[in-house]
Amino acid sequence: MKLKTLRFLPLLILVIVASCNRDDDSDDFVVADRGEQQVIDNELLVTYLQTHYYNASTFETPGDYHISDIIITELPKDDDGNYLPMPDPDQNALLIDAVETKVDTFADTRYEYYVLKLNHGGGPSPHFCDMVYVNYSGMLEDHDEFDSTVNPVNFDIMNLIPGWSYVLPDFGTAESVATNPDGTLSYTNYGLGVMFLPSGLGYFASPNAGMSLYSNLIFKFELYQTKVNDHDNDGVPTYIEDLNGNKYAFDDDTDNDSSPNFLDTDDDGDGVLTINELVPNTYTVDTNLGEEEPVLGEGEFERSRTTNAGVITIKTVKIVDTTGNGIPDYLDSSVTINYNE
Ligand SMILES: [Ca+2]
Ligand SMILES: [Ca+2]
Ligand SMILES: [Ca+2]
Ligand SMILES: [Ca+2]
Repeated sequence: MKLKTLRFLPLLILVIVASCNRDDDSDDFVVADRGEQQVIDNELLVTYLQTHYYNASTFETPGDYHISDIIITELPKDDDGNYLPMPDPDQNALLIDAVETKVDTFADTRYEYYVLKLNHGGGPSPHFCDMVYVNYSGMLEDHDEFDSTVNPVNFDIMNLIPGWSYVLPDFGTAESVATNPDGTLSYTNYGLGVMFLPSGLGYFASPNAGMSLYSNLIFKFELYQTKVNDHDNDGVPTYIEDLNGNKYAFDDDTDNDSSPNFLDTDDDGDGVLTINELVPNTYTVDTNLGEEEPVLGEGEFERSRTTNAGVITIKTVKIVDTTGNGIPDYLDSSVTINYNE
């Protein structure tokens, strides 16, 4: 079912499927060992960061900058091809001195990747599996741009290369948005950065057209908005259905029916749909009376909202553990209470 949405996405990958297909289709193609490839990729990335700088002083003055303002340049070389010192060190910064080094495990491989954070962003951060509204520009280490946006686009992070799942949650969205006279939107204090990804967090053995196998990827991005995803619409947000908290939702399957929890509408397989094992609640907020919206507690999630003449109606569902055994009802096959009957 994911394939239908994937075909529209420029950043799409299906790492596992694509890798397997290659094994089937070709007698001589052997997918690289992820651990060995990561050693090679990391050396290339570190060399890149040691030999490139960016226009750091531009970002010292507070303001809402764009990806087009980020200028990454290779160090100058002498006639023998040896690198020379960085020009204008009061204005520029070597990338290796400016990036944060991050480590995460993906596909049983320990990956190092690098993030240049130019602005964190004043709004909420996405989870690894949420919708995001972004501008971005993707390039290879030789500075060839392979993909970019003219206007911001919506993505489900889960449909993108794995690196985005790790990097974007470390940034915030815009603090505020205003509508311009021409109808366009202006965002203030949004996330702005650059990610430097090894191929294993990129396309790995399934490169985009015109891209080499095992290409390291560099993405500049502006993060404007996010929206929590509930892929199976069972009331439990996908990030909560990542039970083991490894930022990968495909390996959580409580009832072992080969349907991971985030795509399973009866997570414990007890015949009662998950949505019916959550306790529904309705809040009515009359803004005409100055009433404030409720702050939802842990385990309570908004399902819908409508506004009518200043009155907001918010419907929520709440995860409950009736037996108090530490396993919420929707994951406990011995509990079959239907709260919607
Ligand atoms: Ca769900
Ligand atoms: Ca399941
Ligand atoms: Ca589910
Ligand atoms: Ca159930």
